[in-house]
Amino acid sequence: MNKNSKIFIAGHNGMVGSAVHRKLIAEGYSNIIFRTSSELDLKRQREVELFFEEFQPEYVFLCAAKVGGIMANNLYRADFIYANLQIELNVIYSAYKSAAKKLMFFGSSCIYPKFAPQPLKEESLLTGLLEPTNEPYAIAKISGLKLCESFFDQYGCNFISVMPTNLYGYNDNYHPENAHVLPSLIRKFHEAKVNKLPHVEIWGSGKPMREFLFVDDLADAAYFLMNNYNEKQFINIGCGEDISIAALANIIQEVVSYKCEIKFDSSKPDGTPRKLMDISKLTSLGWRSKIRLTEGITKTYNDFLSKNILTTS
Ligand code: GFB
Repeated sequence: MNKNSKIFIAGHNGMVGSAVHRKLIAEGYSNIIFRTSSELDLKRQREVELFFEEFQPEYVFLCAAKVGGIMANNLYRADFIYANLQIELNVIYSAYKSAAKKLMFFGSSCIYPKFAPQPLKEESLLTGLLEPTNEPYAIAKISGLKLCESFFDQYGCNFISVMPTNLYGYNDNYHPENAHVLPSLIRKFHEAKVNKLPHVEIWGSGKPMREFLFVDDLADAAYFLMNNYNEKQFINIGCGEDISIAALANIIQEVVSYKCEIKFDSSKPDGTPRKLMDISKLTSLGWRSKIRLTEGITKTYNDFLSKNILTTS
């Protein structure tokens, strides 16, 4: 990309898209195109085709997706597979038709089999059954990366895919039921502090292990790969370390600064026992994450406080 390249960020208002946008602005890019979902519904094929015909973006960051935590994935199974497949089909096909120079598709670590060997190597894709709570979303994300691979093979399109680990950071979703664990726990501990509650309830056993990457690190890696990676093989993005949900709760409790009891609600699902990414492909290219977990959680909590989330959602 050069500083005047025409770049389309699909999903620029979401946590990932807004981080990519900040990164591109910080690097001096000035020709960035974006549309809100009411201006351009990425699920509508004709709208997307017309948009690409008119604007002919050279580079596409496909960050737009319907996302959510374990409960949202499990409950809204049809919405997750439908919306994500539609968005991927429309944007990837239109990028091909309008001869975009390069596209980056953002997947997820849930593409890997539930019991794949840890850390999760790219080669483990499609070697076993998926975690049932997010199977529809995972199938959509696997389809997205296979679309990129297929256009790469058949038409020589430089369409690459990245598989980020669990993400958190600025502009996250704090919905009480539908959010991911890290923003959910920020909300729960903050609410407990404000209302002086005696305990906070954590779903599942607290034993599952998760790897968390601050979204600005993800944007940095995506920018690096957009400029330096041109392979069909999708690539993992992570920080290389994981932590149990119980230990995560302790860190969040410290950052929020409120002592109370932690209770585990075993009626809620644990999901995948562990999903630590093997990031050796990425590190061998020369990229590493920079933001440590406690630092990232502190930034995220400050963002949460600055937006008065509890009164606006
Ligand atoms: O972040 P999370 O919803 O998603 O949950 P996944 C991670 C773990 O935290 C699970 C536990 O074991 C949850 O049971 N947990 C504890 C909580 N308390 C809470 C809480 O208050 N809220 C939430 N949300 N979880 C999603 C997938 O899986 O992660 C998606 O469903 C996607 O497909 C995404 O891959 C990154 O890591 O389990």
